Amino acid sequence: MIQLYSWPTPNGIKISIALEELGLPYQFNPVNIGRGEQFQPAFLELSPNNRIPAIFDEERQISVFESGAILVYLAEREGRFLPADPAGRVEVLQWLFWQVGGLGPMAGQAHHFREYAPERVEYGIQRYTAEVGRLYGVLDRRLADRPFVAGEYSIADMAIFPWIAPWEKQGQQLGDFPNVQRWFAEVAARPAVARGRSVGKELRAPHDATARAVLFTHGGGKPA
Ligand SMILES: N[C@@H](CCC(=O)N[C@@H](CS)C(=O)NCC(=O)O)C(=O)O
Repeated sequence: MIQLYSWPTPNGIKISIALEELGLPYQFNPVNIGRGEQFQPAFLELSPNNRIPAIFDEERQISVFESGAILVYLAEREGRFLPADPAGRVEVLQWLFWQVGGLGPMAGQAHHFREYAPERVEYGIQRYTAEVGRLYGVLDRRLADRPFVAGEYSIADMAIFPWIAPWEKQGQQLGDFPNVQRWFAEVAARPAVARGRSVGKELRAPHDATARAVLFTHGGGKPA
């Protein structure tokens, strides 16, 4: 059994999608990041960066944090969604890293400045919205002549998909990126993706004052 420590956010959903795609038995353990549960010592043992997602593989007694590392671990464990040949493997990994190091952080900042910043900061809104638009353009060009980002459906698609799903909150229109729109519909239609997206969805709630204090201030994660 894989123990999944997560919350229904884009980074968390990547992993429930992958577990569903791989058909691995898993148990969802919610870590309420709006209530500071990511700072509990037992969770920090698994995820020293106090971020979800993390997993514990009971069979192998291995824990993994960082969503990209988890996706690679699971794909290699099962021998699926990450080709073994060097050319195919690096094709997937470069797009996975592109998501983890680029699209995720930039889209997160766009969402933050557009929705959560306590005052309207025009510079932040412009900068991150434009950068996310640039990244959507990169993805759109990539998908112009192949069905999925690395050719075949892979963990790179699983990583990117949940970060495109909230496009409106990032100030984007999918209609401006027709190849992304076509790919998004295709990935969304996969039954395992639908199941993975729904994990913990009943827990999703707008950030209240406590959640904002935990997530957006520098108080060491302690609720105000
Ligand atoms: N690079 C990390 C980012 C993980 C991350 O930012 N997770 C967010 C939720 S999407 C989180 O746990 N936030 C809690 C906090 O900011 O304290 C990964 O890809 O796993």
